[in-house]
Amino acid sequence: MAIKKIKARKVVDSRGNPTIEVDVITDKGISRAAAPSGASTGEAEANAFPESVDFHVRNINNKISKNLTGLEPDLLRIDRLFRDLDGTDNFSKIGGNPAVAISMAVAKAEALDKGIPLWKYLNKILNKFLKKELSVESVVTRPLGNVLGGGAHAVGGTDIQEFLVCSRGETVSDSIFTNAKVHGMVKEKLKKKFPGFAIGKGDEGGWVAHITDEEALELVKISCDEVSADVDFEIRVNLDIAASSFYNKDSGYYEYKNSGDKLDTDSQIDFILELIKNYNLYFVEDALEENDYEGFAKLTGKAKKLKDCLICGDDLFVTNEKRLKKGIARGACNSILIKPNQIGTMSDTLRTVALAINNNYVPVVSHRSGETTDETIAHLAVASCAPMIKTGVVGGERIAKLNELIRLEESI
Ligand code: 2PG
Ligand code: MG
Repeated sequence: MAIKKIKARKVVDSRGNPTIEVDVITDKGISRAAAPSGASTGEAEANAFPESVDFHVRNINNKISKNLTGLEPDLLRIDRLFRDLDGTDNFSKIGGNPAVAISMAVAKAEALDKGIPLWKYLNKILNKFLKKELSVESVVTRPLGNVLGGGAHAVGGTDIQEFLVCSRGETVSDSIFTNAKVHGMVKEKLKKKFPGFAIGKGDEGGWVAHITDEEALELVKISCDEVSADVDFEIRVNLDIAASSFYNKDSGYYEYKNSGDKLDTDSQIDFILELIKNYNLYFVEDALEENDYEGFAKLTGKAKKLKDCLICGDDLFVTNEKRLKKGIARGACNSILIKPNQIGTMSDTLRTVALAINNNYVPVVSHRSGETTDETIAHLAVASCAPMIKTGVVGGERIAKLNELIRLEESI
């Protein structure tokens, strides 16, 4: 079953920005995918749109489509062809976002051709790269949702980008609704703390208020504890520090605007360890700036002695095998955030997931702050048996993934 046509179009994302959607058309039907965009992007990520979105739409419709028409929708082959066509390390010609939209749509087309669900297809490809077979018997993924924040996702909020909750309910559905309860509880607490003041929402639907990071943590922890009283499972607090966004490269200090604190690397590590201890954190992402492998190794070593906390690299690894290998060699982190558009193809994403699993690094699949209603990452999380998927709590583009997880749990 050959590809008959590839059709790209410009669509709108959750921030109102243009992004790209691609249809892969075969005799079996239309397979569609759209690319998300980050705001706090890592320096080493694929170049999302080297030119305007309009340029890339024309490029796919007039050129790339011709290269792919007539081929079988074979993900590994097409992704390789793409890399060759682009010829750069970071997709600075074709663009990481056009590439990932095509790659995700090709994966869907191949799954459709084989008559299997996308998660099953992705799991098959993943198993080609894994040392030990990973079989999906149930949905083990639980939602990791942003309830409060700031950083690059909101004006006037906290310095730490995301305060996230993860409910580990018996089912995906329980966990999703419990995260939503905590989100609602955080709003009530903010209303009481700032009577008469407006409270906003950031790009991912987390609340935004002018409070310090520690006040925010306190508030989220209390909200989790109160909601916990009604459920018989754990609700843990988690953070995406996105430390590169307030690290001053010239001075070498982490500069917190709201508290006025300026911390050198060792003090930043101690601060994070304190937070892990005091708030029983389960997951801390990008605690240090994006090239500080040594600092991450130090933090990971110290955190191991303290708690069962995942020290996760997002901007540090950018879903890139080479960067993850470097991290593994140095003992930096024990978890990796997985975002397909950081690397540009689904097969490279799966290679990185496999490298992580083969080395006991925990993969956590993630949305971007600028999203569409594309649901591919829900399938990726299930296929990888990722314990968590970071994809918000509310908002149409976030619930597109959450509701897909509910459907997947029902069908598996
Ligand atoms: C992050 C992401 C998603 P962005 O930093 O992890 O939460 O944000 O998409 O802006 O990079
Ligand atoms: Mg991040």
